Amino acid sequence: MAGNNPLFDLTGRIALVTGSSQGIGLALARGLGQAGASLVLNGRDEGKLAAAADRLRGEGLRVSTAAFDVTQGAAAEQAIARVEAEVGPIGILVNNAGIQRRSPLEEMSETQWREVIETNLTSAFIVTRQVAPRMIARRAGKIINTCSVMSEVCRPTTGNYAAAKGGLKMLTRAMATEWARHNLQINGIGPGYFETELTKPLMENPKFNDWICARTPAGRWGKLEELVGAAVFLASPASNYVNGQIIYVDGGLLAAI
Ligand code: GCO
Repeated sequence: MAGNNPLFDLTGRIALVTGSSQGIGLALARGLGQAGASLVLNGRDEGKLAAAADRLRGEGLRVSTAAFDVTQGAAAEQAIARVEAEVGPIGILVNNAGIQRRSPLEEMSETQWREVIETNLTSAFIVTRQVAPRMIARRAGKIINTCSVMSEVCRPTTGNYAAAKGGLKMLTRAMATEWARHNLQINGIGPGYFETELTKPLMENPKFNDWICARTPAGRWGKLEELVGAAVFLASPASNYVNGQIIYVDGGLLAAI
């Protein structure tokens, strides 16, 4: 619990986190649960999702699961209707689902491009268009989009990922522009370099590891639990007048040339 300060208390709220069977999504879900929220985990692999849910339940958290492909509109429509009927009103939506398909642009296949754009950007539109009308009707809702330092900068072989995350930054602002008047707050979190399944090959590459530690003013990779504070803030009453903002949790990377 966040020191029992009502500003950061999520008790009684239901949080759906997409792509939360591992990595950043699982860490954010755990943090929102520890701040009092009831969790709905999402992923495509039902086995991985069930294992993640069991882990969090073992930590004393309230957890349901919703296995669906966030890139498919019909699946999202069915899943969100079921969650709202069986679990309750979604008060917090974290659009976190994301993949990496690294390739130099000139060698990138159409599939590599489309898969990343669909999963990392379009999915936020697909899922949110099912959740937002319900939040608007209730005149309350928190939406957090997992952006990236690659919403601002890029490195070779990540053109598809950076385009998606740059688009997600602007979709965050578009959602805020249209829905703030309905008392919805829509913001983003922009992680720097954290060890996840997506970045493990990079962290295990000594040359890349040395480069990132030199490029990041904090001189190290982030720890997944270091993303939780920004998520709890953006999911809580503490951020009721914050809209369209991306909070970069990057060890100072974007501050430095
Ligand atoms: C890469 C990494 C990055 C990180 C993260 C940084 O290939 O450089 O995968 O894209 O995943 O997005 O915020």
